[in-house]
Amino acid sequence: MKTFDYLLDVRDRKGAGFLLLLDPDKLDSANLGDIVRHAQDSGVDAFLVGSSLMTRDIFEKSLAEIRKHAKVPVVIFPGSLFQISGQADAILFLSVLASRNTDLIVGNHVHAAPLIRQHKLETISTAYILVESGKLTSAHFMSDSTPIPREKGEIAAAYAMAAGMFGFKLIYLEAGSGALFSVPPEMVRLVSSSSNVPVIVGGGIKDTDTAHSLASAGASFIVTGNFFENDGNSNRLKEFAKAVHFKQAMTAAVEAPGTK
Ligand code: 1GP
Repeated sequence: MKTFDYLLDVRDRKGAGFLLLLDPDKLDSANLGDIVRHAQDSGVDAFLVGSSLMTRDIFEKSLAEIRKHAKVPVVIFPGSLFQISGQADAILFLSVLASRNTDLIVGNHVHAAPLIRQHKLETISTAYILVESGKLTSAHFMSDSTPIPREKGEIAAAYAMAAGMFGFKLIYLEAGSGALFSVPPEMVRLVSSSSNVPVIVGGGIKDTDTAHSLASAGASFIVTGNFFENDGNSNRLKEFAKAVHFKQAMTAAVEAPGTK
């Protein structure tokens, strides 16, 4: 099964999928095996691997370690052309729609395409849309994109419609890693009802209520990274997964009386 089909199946069965972002630049590659095993035991549906800026040459090594332990798909979420590898199951083929840097809209992709073809990597075309989040994040700075104002859901919705017309497979609504405020659920609701393209939401999600409200608002996938980079929080992965998998919780609640 292709990774994209797997992800859609997860979304359909569970309500939304829970994706854990592993930033190789921030994580100790020696601990990655433990992190991956614990995450998937806790209900993580797939791993995103990538970094806004790699300051160490450990992308391939980290990916190999993640791949070795992962039973769920490993998807590259590339911060640059240096983050392409045949060790992953798929790559988000990102276009930063509102960037002023044309290389990030379509440019780097031309350099990447032959390598991706050579690696036989599955590509998931993704319209990457930055949303204002209370502070300047690395994603905002590196993507040279003006974030959409938080209260302007109609602008995000128009981008989503355009992304659908272009034929993108996914829309990534991004507040940026470590954002003060995550993407507002109202914006997610408007965006996901404006096109048929599944929506990933990430950036600044630090509690289960937020994760649940974004999934309930129509996000197909919820991404967290920063919060779980702190070791002390890893025991909370399971509750996050449960909050995102709201359909499973509903099914369990309906089935529960009959099981008495
Ligand atoms: C960043 O959306 C991801 O691209 C995850 O953000 O690290 O804030 O969870 P956090």
